[in-house]
Amino acid sequence: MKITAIKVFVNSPDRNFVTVKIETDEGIYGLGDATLNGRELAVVAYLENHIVPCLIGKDASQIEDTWQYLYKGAYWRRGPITMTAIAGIDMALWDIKGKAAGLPVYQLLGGKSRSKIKVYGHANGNNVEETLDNLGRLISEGYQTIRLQCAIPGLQDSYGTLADKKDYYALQSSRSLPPEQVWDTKKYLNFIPSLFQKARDKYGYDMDLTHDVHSRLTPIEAARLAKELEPYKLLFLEDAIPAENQDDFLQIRKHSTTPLAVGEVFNTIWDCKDLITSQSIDYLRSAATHSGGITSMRRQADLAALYKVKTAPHGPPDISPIGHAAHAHLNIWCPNFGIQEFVGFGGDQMQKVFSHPLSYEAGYLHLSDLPGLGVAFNEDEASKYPYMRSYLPVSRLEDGTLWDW
Ligand code: EZ4
Ligand code: CO
Repeated sequence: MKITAIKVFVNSPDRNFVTVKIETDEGIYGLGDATLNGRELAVVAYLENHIVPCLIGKDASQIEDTWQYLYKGAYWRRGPITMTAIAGIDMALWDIKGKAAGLPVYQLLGGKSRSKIKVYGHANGNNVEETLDNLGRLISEGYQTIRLQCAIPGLQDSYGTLADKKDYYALQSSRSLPPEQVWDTKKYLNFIPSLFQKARDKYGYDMDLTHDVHSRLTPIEAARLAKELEPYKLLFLEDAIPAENQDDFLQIRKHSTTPLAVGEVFNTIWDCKDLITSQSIDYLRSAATHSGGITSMRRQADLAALYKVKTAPHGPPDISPIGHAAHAHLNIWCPNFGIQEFVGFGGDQMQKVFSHPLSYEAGYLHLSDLPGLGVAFNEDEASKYPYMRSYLPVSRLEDGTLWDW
C-alpha cells in the first residue's frame, strides 16, 4: 500500500488543531493529530516542507521504519516541533493499518487489558467556594478522581481558573498575543494546603484528588508542598517542578510520600528515562501528540511498567479528538495504565468537525470498536474555521521577573 498524498489542515473550530491526512493508492486514508498549542504553524511548516516530500510513494504499512526514518533521519533529534510532526504521521499510519485490517488500533497493540478507561475531571474556581461547588458537581456526575485548581488570593488569573470565561475552550482560544499573569510562590504555598483541607472536610476521602503545580516551584519548595499535602492523600501531585533536571525529583521523593506525576511537555522516552529508572515518579503524563505518536508512547509505557510507573496521558483541550482517540486505544491496551485526564469533548464547532469513538459515563470513557483510531474529520466543515493566532500566557513575578507559566 503506497502513500499517494499527505494533506495538513490547520483549523480553529473553537480552538486551533493541526490534522494530518495520509492517503494511499488503495483508497484507505489515515488521520493524525499534530497540534502544538501556540506553535501550530511551525509544525505545519515542518510537515509540509520537510516530511511530506520524503514519504510520497513510500509503503504505508511500514510504521516502525517510518518512525525511525523521521527520528534518526533528521539527525536533529527530539524537540516538540519535530516530535509533534512525527506524531501526526505515526497516528495516521496506525489509523491506516487498523482500517486495512478492519480492526481498532488497540487490537493491533495486543487487545484490551480493561473494558473502560478511568478518567479525572477538573474542578476550577475563582475562589474556594466555587472550586468546592464544582468538585461537588463532578462527584455527582460520577467522577471518582478530580483535579483541584483555584485562583490564589491576591493574584489575578491563576493557572487553571476561568476568570470571566464560561469554559476551558473560551479561556484558551480568546487570545491574540500572550497574556501576562502574575505569580507569587509564597502566596501559593500558603494557600493550597487549605484548599485541600476544605475539600476533604466537605466531601470526605472517598474520591481521589490531584493538583497541577504547572512547574512553578523549586525542588525544595515542591518537597514542602508535597509534604504539607500528605494528610489529604492526593492520587498525585502534577508537574511540581520542571523536569529539565530529572534528578531534581529525587529531592521531592526524599521528603514526601505524595505520589508524583510529570510528562506533559516530554517529547521522547529520553525525557523520562532517568525519572522512571530511578523510580522518582509514579505517573507518566506524556501525550501521543507531543511525544512521537503511538509507536513512541507504547515504548515509554513498557519502560514505565518495569518500574511500577503508571501512565496518565495529558488530556487537555489543545489535543484534537484524534490525539484523544490515540490515548484511548493505548489506555485500553496498556497493562500499567493509571488514569486519563478528561475535560469533555469540546464545543459545538468541534463536534461538527470531528466525530470520535468515545463516550463518557460515570467516571469512565468507553471506546467503540470502529476500525483504526475511529475518528472522522469533516474537511468542508473544518474549512469554515481558519487558523487564528493564539498564544499560551506567560508568568511574571510581582517585580517583573519572567517565571515559569
Ligand atoms: O497547560 O495543555 O494538565 N494540563 C495542563 C494543560 C496545559 C496546556 C498547554 O497547552 O497543564 O492545561
Ligand atoms: Co498539567
